[in-house]
Amino acid sequence: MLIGKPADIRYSEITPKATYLRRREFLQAASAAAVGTAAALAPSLSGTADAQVQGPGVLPKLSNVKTSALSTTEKQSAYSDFSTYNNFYEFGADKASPAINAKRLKTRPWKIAIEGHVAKPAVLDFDEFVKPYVLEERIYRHRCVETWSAVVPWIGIPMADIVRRLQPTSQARFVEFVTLFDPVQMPWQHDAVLQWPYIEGLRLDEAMNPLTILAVGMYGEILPNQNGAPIRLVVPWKYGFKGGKSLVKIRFVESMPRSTWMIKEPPAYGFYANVNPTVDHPRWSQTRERRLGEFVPRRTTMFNGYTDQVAKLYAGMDLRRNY
Ligand SMILES: Nc1nc2c(c(=O)[nH]1)N[C@H]1C(S)=C(S)[C@@H](COP(=O)(O)O)O[C@H]1N2
Ligand SMILES: [Mo]
Repeated sequence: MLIGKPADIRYSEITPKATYLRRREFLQAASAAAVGTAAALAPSLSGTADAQVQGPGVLPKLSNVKTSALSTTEKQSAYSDFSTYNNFYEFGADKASPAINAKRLKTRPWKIAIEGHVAKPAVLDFDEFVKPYVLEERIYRHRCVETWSAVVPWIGIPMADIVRRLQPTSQARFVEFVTLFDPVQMPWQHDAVLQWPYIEGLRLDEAMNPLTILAVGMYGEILPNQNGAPIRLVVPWKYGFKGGKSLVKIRFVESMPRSTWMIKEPPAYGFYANVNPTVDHPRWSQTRERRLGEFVPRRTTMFNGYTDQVAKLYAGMDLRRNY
């Protein structure tokens, strides 16, 4: 390992030539795609630039991002941890693989289909889809059912704004979020570990709760591919698996969608998936969690600490049966 490499040694000299060339190609492609995103997003933002986030400087920065009273002031997880410890089964089943394998994902051009019980079904280009909205920073707790957690400064669009604009009809009671199916780019989709594409769903009122966002960035920058570029769902009072990555379709439907993890193992993964320290997963007690970068576990809190904002959604429901 090279420690403290002198500034005058060029990257190409310390890396085998073939690797270097491949990496250079990737970096060029990645930055071209990324710059396209930033440029496309920038003119559409009408919010006040009151969030001065210090990004890690890896990807293009998002500007004109509003801050939010819904953000936590808890210590944020390190970008280097949160962008290298991922669940994204389309790119491998272990935590380190997505950061390596998702590099090949092409996030431009990217289409988003709006389907089902909605005023105007449409297929929109990603940049066209996000254009009407003001981006907000939402610093949220993030809790995986595997009992690791993080604090993440997401940047996104309130889902309620999107729903209002898309005008679902009175028949729409649930929203289904469908993610990309493309085994050429996502080689693990050849593997039947999960049913592809990865699908998640929310009740319409859950989708419209002020906490629910579609994220297009984190840590002041556009999303890295492994965290769900170009756009992913974030529902902070639910286990992380509800947050489908790399979305291509939003469907307004009448009945409860059957999501990927419900199909995989019904007793372990329910539709609601609300963070609940009193209801255990068959293999993981949910009493405690460990934050990325920390060693001492902490107690998990009901609805991941968002009880004030979401408890009313479940008034009168048995959360043991509706897990
Ligand atoms: N398409 C897709 N979305 C997904 C997953 C996945 O495997 N594929 N994993 C889920 C799980 S289990 C979690 S915990 C979160 C992890 O998001 P992160 O890697 O950004 O922390 O993404 C969710 N969204
Ligand atoms: Mo997860």
